[in-house]
Amino acid sequence: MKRVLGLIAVAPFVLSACTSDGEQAVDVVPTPTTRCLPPDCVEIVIDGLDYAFNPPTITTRAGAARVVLRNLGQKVHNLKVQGGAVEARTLNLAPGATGFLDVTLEARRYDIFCTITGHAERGMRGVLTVTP
Ligand SMILES: [Cu+2]
Repeated sequence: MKRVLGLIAVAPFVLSACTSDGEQAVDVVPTPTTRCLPPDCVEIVIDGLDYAFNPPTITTRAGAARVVLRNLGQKVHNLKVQGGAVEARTLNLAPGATGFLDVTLEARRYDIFCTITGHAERGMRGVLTVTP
């Protein structure tokens, strides 16, 4: 006789990440549901350090872009792109985490910076220059 097993419901939820960083909670970063592939999309990889972006200045062309931020620091960081119609930022990334931001860039200059209090002032800022 076949034993009928009860289904064990395993909810695919993720526990909110606890943070040892007192100043800013981290976010759970979802996996991108779309791919960023050339020539339709340019991927821009930036490392976040305590307290700098590497590279701090980037030049790319107009169009769809995915900004990938790798947090290589010991603190929580994010990256905001601001300029023209664009004002968007990554989630707050735990140390070691990688986040992304999909944006449509026009030919102009954008400021990039970490929005966590004091980080831009300490050096987490840069410039994204977009050419036609
Ligand atoms: Cu930061």
